This record gives sequence, C-alpha cells and structure tokens, in this order.
Amino acid sequence: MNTYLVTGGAGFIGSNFVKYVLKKHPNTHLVILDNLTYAGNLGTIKDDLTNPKVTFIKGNISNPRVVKEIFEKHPIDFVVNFAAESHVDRSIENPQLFLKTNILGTQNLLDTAKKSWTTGKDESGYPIYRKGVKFLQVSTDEVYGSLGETGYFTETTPLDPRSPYSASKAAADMIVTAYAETYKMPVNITRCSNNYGPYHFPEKLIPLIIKNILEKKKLPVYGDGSNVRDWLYVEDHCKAIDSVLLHGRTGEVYNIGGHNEKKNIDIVKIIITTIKRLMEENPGYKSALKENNDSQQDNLEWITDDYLITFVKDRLGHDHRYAIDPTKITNELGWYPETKFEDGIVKTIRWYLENQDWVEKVTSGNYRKYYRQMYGNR
Ligand code: NAD
Ligand code: TDX
Repeated sequence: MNTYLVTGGAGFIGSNFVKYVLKKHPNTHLVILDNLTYAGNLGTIKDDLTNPKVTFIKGNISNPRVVKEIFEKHPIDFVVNFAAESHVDRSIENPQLFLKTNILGTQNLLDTAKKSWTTGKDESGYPIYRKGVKFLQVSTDEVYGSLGETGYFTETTPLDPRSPYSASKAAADMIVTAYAETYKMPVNITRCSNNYGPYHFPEKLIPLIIKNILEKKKLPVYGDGSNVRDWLYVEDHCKAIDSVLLHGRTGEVYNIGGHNEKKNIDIVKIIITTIKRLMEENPGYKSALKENNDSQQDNLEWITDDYLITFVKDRLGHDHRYAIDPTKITNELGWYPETKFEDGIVKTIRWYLENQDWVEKVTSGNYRKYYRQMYGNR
C-alpha cells in the first residue's frame, strides 16, 4: 500500500486528484497537506475525508516543522506537489507571496523528503534512497512563455516565464531539477495546459463566466479575446499525473495537454450558448439563476453574446497563446486526452448548475472584495 503526500489537495486539481486516486487505487493511504487559503476548501473533499485511508493536515508547505512531522508520522512514498498560489492576476498584484509558496514551499518539501528518504550514501557521496519513492512536481505550460500563431511547447522548449506566477513556477521546476542533479533525487515534473472541470475556483475564466451569467452580470473578456489557451478536462490531467508517478521515467519532464486550443472569446460564447441550451432543455436548471430580476427565470432572451460580453482592459503582460505537444507522454505512457471539449464543457456547466451551494460557500469570504478590486462594480 503506497502512501501519498498530496499537497494542495483541497484546491481545484488536487481535490480532483484525491478523488481519482481513491477510486483508481482504493488501497492507498493519502495524506493531504493544505493550509486552506481562499482557494482551498474542506467542503470540496468532505466526502473523501470520511474515508479512513485519508488523513488531512492543515498546514503550510513552507513550514519545516509541519512537513517534518508528516514524514515522521507517515511512511510517505510519493509526494505530489499541487500546493501553489495559482492565479496569474493575483501574482501581478502580490508577486512575493507567489515566490514564498511556490518556490520556498517546494524547496522545503524537497528537502524534507530527501532527508526522510535517504538510507545511506554511495561511494561518490550521493544519497541512496528508499526504493520506490518519488517526488512529482505539478508544473504548468506557462513556464515556457508565450507562443505566436504557430508551434507547440515540447519538453525541450527553453523556459521563458513572463508573469510573476510563471516565473515562480519555473523557479520551482529548476530547484526540483537541482535536487535531481545534485542529490540524485527521484523526481518527475509535469507541465500541463489550462484545466477545467468541477471545483474550479470562480476567479478563473470558465467558472467566472458561468457564475456571472447566472448572476446576469457582464462577462469580462481581457483585451480583444484573441488569446489562446489549450484546455484539458481535469480528470484527464489527474490520470496523466497518476501515470507519470507510477510509470514515468525518473528524472523526466512530461508535458500534458489537450490538443484543444480555443480563443478566450470563443470559450465565452460556447458557455453562453450551452447554458441557454441546457436551461431550455431542462427548465429545472433555471433555478440556478440568481434572483436579481423577477422575470429572469421565465425569459432567457437576455442570454446573448451582445448583451453579456464586455471587453475590458487587458491583463498586464498577457501571454498570447499556449499549446502543448503531448507526444512524449502519449508515446511513453499511452496517455491521451480522453474527454472531448464538447463533452467536458457540458459536464462542467451541468456540475456548476447543480452545485450552486459549493459556489456560494467558496465565494462567501473575500471573493466579493477581490471581484470589486479586479473588475469594479460591473
Ligand atoms: P488552486 O489555487 O485551486 O489550489 C491550490 C491549493 O493549494 C489550495 O487548496 C490552497 O489552499 C493550497 N495552498 C496554497 N498555498 C499553500 C501553502 N503555502 N501550503 C499548503 N497549501 C497551500 O490551484 P489549482 O488550479 O488546483 O492548481 C494546482 C497546481 O497545478 C498548481 O501548482 C498550479 O500551478 C498547477 N497547474 C494548474 C493549472 C490550471 O489550469 N489550474 C494548469 C497547470 C498547472
Ligand atoms: O475574467 C477573465 N477574463 C479573461 O479574459 C479571466 C479571469 C481570464 N481571462 C483570460 C486570461 C487568459 O487568457 O482567460 C484566459 C484564462 O485565464 P485564467 O483562467 O486566469 O487562466 P491562465 O491565466 O491561462 O492560467 C491558468 O492556466 C495555467 C491557471 O490559472 C494556471 O494556474 C495554470 O498554470
């Protein structure tokens, strides 16, 4: 029975990974470390926490005492590091927090894992590790920078981060590589494109657009909406991470992507049309609409691109296009994105329509203040 330390397991991808692993490998023990920032919510994993194989610890990945105690108490075989400050817009407002969590936090995890896993030294002085252990760093395609109209990121594309967020993630990747080179630590790095799916915090494009439509608010599209992202259904990402962890070649980087490039403006239009269609097909979904307009629930005519979309000031240093070439993970591990975007987006929108209580809970704190600061009173 493997014991995983899953950091950031109360966030979007981490919580989906927890659910995925519990289903796929019911015989594993999961230790979740999360300090429950605005982006982490225990409600997201409440059912998983009733599983006796799951242990939750509220704590900071940067805290040496907390992480050391975890390794002392639990026979950790795998570290899967999801914990991070993850929102580019917030990194533009407060870069330092991103450096502290994403870089120093990662280094603290690496260092504690290294000490705990070391069983001796070889003749050259390199540590020898307990068999079967691995540190997997969950990274992002954003470390490669921004593409023009053509081309793809491969694992050998030079790192060229351009936002404080992506710079912190690139630095984290480099410290992981440094531990692999200097201490021969068994690691993998995965670099994934934009995820979407259930439990995505509504500061990110897709859940924010869904939430705003339900509140009959304007839909803020940065710049002219021509920026391109490569969207991957979150469960496909979890499957890829599981595969790299168990079967990936130690020391390797694997890109994970959906081959599903879309302009932001097209994503917004797809969400508008899909919500309207789902409500017409199933009028029960109209109950997800917020009651800021009495006639809103009967009449869906206002759900149009023209009425809802508003072009707002562009993000500073807005990367133009991301696109992943996933050939390596497909060839070596047989992974491919199983969920077609047309299906994944419908599943995702249905989930939000059916889980408004989750949305209300996670946005009840500082979210409104953040929204006003970012978008004004739109
Ligand atoms: P998220 O913001 O939804 O979740 C992050 C989680 O980490 C939260 O539960 C938060 O409470 C926790 N956390 C933050 N700081 C912490 C700290 N100091 N100590 C302990 N826990 C802490 O993020 P996400 O979208 O789920 O992303 C997870 C990882 O995947 C991140 O490393 C991100 O860089 C990477 N990634 C995300 C995407 C995407 O599209 N969302 C794509 C590629 C890579
Ligand atoms: O209100 C908005 N309007 C808008 O036009 C928001 C929130 C975003 N956008 C644009 C900016 C991006 O081009 O939509 C695109 C997607 O934005 P985000 O959802 O903020 O994601 P992005 O900046 O691409 O980063 C995401 O993917 C890579 C994750 O947040 C990162 O953690 C991950 O590494």
